[in-house]
Amino acid sequence: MSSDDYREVNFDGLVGPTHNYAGLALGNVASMSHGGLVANPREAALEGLAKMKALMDAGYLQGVLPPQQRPDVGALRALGFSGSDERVLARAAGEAPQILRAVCSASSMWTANAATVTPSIDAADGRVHVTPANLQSSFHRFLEPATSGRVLQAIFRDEARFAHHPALPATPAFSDEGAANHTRLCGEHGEPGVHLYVYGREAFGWGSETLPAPQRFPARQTLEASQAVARQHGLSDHQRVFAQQHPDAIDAGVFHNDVIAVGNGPVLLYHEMAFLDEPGTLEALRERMSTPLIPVRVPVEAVSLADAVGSYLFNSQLLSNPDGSMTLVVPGECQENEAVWRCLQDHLLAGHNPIGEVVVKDLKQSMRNGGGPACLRLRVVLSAEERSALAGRVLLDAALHGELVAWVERHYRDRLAPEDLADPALAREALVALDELSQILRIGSVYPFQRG
Ligand code: SUG
Repeated sequence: MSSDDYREVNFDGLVGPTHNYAGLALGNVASMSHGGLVANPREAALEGLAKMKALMDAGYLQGVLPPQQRPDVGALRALGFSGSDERVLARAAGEAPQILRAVCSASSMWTANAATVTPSIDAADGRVHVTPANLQSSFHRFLEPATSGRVLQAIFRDEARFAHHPALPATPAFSDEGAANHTRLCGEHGEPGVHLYVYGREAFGWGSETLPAPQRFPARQTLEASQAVARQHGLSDHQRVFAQQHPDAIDAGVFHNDVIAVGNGPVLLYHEMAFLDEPGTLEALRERMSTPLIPVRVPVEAVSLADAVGSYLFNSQLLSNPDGSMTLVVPGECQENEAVWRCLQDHLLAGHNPIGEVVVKDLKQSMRNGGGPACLRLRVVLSAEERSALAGRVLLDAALHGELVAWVERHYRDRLAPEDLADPALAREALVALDELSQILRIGSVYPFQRG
């Protein structure tokens, strides 16, 4: 098969009907500062769909992943709340409002955290390998992997082509946040790649006083988790690089590597403070890559860590065009930050690198929870055969986009404050919407309420 058959498909998470601002994510400065605001779930879902449509119209392959069942009443029951669903919700609202907020989070929209995926071209057995992230660092996200795994298995169903691994043990030593800390570097997408795994801490390294660690915010990804995923996927030493994230960046609000770096093909766009050992990381990549690495480094003098975090410049999508150029899809906040906008024009667009275009997308609803363009998508490089083996109706076309917009407009509220989460009508509305969605997407019974 020629390498032209391989294309990257971006699977964006559709924002769920309970999207809200609950201030749940320690170390994610947007989430921490917007907790309590009134959200607009309808606008959030439509912003996401508008991004998907724009990229589809521009010729990129676009997929969609469904939101999860929220409120997660099953999680409340496991915590001892009992009785009818209404009673469970009412008791949680009265006794543990913060837990109710967590089980209502629409955080599965950030599909960069759904899984880590290795394309078949890099796997010894010629299959695409998938590991759902355990997301054990926060309760609201720990609720995602079971359904994420079922959804991914429903879509990537053909066992001859797709291999699914269990999420890693959900314990701090194997804390895994998925593709947000994983970057594949290669020539064309269909050429063999080198996998860069970025971790924030070493779980079994305590005792050693020399290990630098963040002081203020938690490091979410461990080296041991990254190593286990690479092992599950059968990658050999010459296909993988493990690099420690700079602890100062974590303390400044860089809770995932995709908040400070993005790679595509041979290009690695990164901030000077992304890696603890910058020269060592580049060197390890160069040693393994069969094509020259193109590092695009943004120094601290051009963009401060605070501006990088505030604008989400690096949480952009870097997309390959047929003429060899690349397009950078950035959030609107980049346009509002003078230093960042100048960097985009003078340093990135005018620089000696393949980035030839910057596209700005308004994703305010997701951004207020710390989710930019790159968080909202899971990248999956697939051959033409693998694409045609996908089950369900998940590759976006104009008809599916139109149906999804109409579905959002039919079912979503345009206002959701934290106190609305206890409304039993919201839970009923969400179930009706998701039942209909699973029919639109033809993905079968992936939700707990459909499985009895
Ligand atoms: O895990 N925010 C998410 C944002 C995830 C962004 N993903 C990537 N960088 N790939 C998180 O911190 C906030 C939810 C709230 O506060 O309501 C939240 O979970």
